Amino acid sequence: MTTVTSLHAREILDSRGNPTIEVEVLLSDGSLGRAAVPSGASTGRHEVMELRDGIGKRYRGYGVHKAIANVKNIIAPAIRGLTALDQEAIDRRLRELDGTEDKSRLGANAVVGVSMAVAHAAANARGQPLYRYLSNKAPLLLPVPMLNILNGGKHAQDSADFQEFMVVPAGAPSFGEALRAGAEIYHALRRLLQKGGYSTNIGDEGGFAPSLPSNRDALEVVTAAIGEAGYAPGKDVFIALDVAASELFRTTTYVLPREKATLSSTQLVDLYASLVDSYPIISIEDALAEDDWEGWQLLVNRLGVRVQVVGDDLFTTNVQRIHRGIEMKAANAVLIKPNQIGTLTETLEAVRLARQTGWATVMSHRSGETEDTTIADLAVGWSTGQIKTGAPARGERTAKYNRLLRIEEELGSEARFAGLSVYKQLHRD
Ligand code: 2PG
Ligand code: MG
Repeated sequence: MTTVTSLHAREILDSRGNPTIEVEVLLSDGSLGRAAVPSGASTGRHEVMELRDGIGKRYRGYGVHKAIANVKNIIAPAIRGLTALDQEAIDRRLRELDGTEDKSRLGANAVVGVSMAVAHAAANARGQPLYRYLSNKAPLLLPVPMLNILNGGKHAQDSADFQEFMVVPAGAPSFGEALRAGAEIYHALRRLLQKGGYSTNIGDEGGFAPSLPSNRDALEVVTAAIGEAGYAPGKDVFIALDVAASELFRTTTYVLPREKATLSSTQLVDLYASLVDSYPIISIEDALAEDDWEGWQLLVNRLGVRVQVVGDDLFTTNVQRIHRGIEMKAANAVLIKPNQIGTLTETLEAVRLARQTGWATVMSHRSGETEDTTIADLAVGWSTGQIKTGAPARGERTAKYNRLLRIEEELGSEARFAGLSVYKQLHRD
């Protein structure tokens, strides 16, 4: 009764005005599942391949008609008749069909769209919310939100070198209160920037994108905004950075245009150490480039006890790369993005491997998003402990946070908020 009857795919728009793929799965009992696929800007070199049409002038070559044709002509006939309740079997079939390492035959956007839509359909067939269906009866955890309130790097123009300055209200008593703190700080930051004569235009993830003189100035104003909103920096609310350092890496050095500096890995780690001494930084993502393994080791040696060291482009949600990172002690946390690897099963394997190792996990959106809220359910169902999904503003970002508010309400007294427990391994003096 829960076998796949038909698949449909269409082209829709993402938050940057680029086309992306949305997939619908219909089951034999009439249950429907729908999922839309996000898209990155600062994509890692080791990510699976997003298939774009690249021909003619249509959507500047970003169209997804080829990916849609693959869903209809190749994937649909191959998974029709399979039960949607066996996600692993569906995902195995998708991988076999594709047959490449980087999912370039079918397109990872086609594959992940089907994988997520099947999970939605199966949850509907079971009459369960997606997070419950995915949890496999394990305890559910509301994640600590990391709210990106100041956007730089590739997500903004003439803003900071570091890509993301996030506030982390881990000291809040609940997810809802953490989100409120994030929103209040966002507004405090707007006031402070206005007062300083800076632009309050926003970047791709909804955070402000002022032309501040340095990354340090950005940290200064974000810390001030936390205090201005009535929270204690370093107690109630912390700061997380995503440097997206692969974007700054040139052959052997890191070029930081705002700092007017060209740094070696060692010098960059020195810079982080001084920033961690001055500001309530609890987490740094992609502090070094995606293949600078030695640089990562250096950072973990130097700051790994005090700060969460998160690999995004470094790992690309890929268990082989995470294994290498574990062996080399190159991080202590993994960013989790389903579209970096292509199926929900592989995404869950990455979460499990990190957890077995005692590493933290952060569920993540992409800079190009849609109203799809699948990652909110994944964060709760898999108890990732943390989620980053942009500023507490712009519909495609708030869609995820609002979904988490609904889940929190639905869970009532069953709702547990991850809070500071996520960072218990860290020794912050
Ligand atoms: C990141 C992501 C999301 P993008 O680097 O973590 O914030 O950016 O989707 O552009 O890769
Ligand atoms: Mg990142």
